[in-house]
Amino acid sequence: LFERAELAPADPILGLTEAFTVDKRAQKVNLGVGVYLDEDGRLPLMRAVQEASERITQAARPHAYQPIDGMPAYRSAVRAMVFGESDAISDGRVVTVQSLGGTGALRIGGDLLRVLSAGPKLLVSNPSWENHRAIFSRAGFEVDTYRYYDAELKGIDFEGMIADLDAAEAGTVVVLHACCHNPTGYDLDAAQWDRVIEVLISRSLVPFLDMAYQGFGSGIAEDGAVVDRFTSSGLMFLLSTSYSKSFSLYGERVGSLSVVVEDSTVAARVLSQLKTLIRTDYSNPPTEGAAIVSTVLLDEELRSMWADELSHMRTRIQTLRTSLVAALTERGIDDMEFIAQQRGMFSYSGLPREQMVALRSEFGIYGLDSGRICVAALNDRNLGYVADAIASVRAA
Ligand code: PLP
Ligand code: TYF
Repeated sequence: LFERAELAPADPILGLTEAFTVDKRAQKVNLGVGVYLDEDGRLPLMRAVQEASERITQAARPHAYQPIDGMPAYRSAVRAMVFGESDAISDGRVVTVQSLGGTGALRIGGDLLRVLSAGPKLLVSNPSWENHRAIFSRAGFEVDTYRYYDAELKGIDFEGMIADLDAAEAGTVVVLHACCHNPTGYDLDAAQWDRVIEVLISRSLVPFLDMAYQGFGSGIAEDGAVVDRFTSSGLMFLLSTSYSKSFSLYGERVGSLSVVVEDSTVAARVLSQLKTLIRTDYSNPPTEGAAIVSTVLLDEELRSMWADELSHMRTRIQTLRTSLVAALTERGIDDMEFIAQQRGMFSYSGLPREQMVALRSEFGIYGLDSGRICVAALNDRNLGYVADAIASVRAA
């Protein structure tokens, strides 16, 4: 039986971290995986998170099962953060469940859509986070792409995107990055979102917003504004969130799935379907991450501490972007200023595959073959080395 198993390919991003870990060079830099590292190159333990953990430990609660749809305080706190004061909430039209990170939310959302016979066609941006295609294919969708990145322009092929959405069959599911597009770092502006929403409505498409980086673009409320645009347009849609990055809680697997539906009776039925999916998958979600996030969000002092820390992370990434551009300019490279315009953790560097491979083999600098680098892993000590290496592979 098991000898039939073929060797499956490794995850291209997580596989790179494995290669990085065994690399013996002292100067090595991991710009592969999307993880925010602090000034010392370490994964931060946010103060607000630590304080919340201590309070939770002190309360010494027993380890009960959670409700299938997750911790009630967590569900309402994250929903309030994402949807604000929207009428959709007071009308009872938003169903929110706790999920196993952003990934789990995408998968449960995909499963729900298939149960409701949505699709089978689903579009992701070209390019997108690698796992989008894998998750939705596994859930039974036929995954295709809409145009997004224009390599010549070093920006968004917006007319191409609109044309592709406009040509999609009614009922097609469209996955959209709410902010900090992974991998390119290019986001739609407000007017472009409005046009996308118009096309989604006129073509009867089903939007699935993926918001894994709320707070890393322009701010918590500013990044969340795109969700407002969707709710006030009257669209029905799905929204996944992740607190892996914004709370630096990667291993706790904490996220949410929200579904905005027609009315509160539909909401009750949709929730019952989600609970069926969850019950037959992992039964109910883990406690720790949700307890931490809700403790922070519901306590005024911890919440403002967290917002300050997140804001520091965001502005620091922006500074790293300008510092990298300056360091490259000093080394005679004057065509990479776009790095300072991109947002979020990632930059599509525009470096071709051979140069990304050379960065890895000659310098121990691990980025993705696509040219994506994680700017959030740079710091004062490695930035000059990375700039030297980029200058060297470009000159070769
Ligand atoms: N969506 C996007 C666009 C991401 O970059 C990530 C990254 O991890 C996720 C979803 C998944 O989030 P999580 O790690 O919480 O599963
Ligand atoms: O794109 C990234 O690097 C992050 C982290 O299977 C990640 O989103 C990468 C691959 C993966 C899960 C998370």
